Amino acid sequence: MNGNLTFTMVKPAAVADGHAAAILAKITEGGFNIKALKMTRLSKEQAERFYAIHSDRPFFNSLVASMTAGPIVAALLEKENAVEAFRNYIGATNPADAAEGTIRKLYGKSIEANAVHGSDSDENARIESAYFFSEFERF
Ligand code: 3AN
Repeated sequence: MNGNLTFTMVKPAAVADGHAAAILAKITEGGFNIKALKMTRLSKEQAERFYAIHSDRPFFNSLVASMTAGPIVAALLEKENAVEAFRNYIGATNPADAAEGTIRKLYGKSIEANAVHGSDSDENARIESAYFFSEFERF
């Protein structure tokens, strides 16, 4: 059975461009309930840990640099079948391939600066949200 929670981050470039509030509004318009919300900034160590799965990829250093370039907005979201629903809602990893009307199509600038992160499994949603919202460690 799929869970009802997922984790998202508005990435630094989208925050710097002033899109954080519009993206949060779009998220709630999509029927996602914001359960927890935090504006913060990732250290290099935190970004490396968050994206550890990509550490062997050629874009890793650039990804870490872009994710630490400025503040992010982290949120825990609730909706039925949240992980899959949210990934559909944000669109493809590369904004150029994302469907019209998706968050990445609207606000993404490149495959790296693709506006938002969305967890790719219930397990990662749990791990990633516990990372930012300690009160949800055991949801
Ligand atoms: P998604 O965020 O859609 O799950 P992943 O998990 O494949 O995509 O990639 C994680 C993050 O790594 C992406 N959000 C994107 O910022 C970055 N990324 C993925 N592929 C590339 C690439 N080819 N070049 C630069 N950055 C990339």
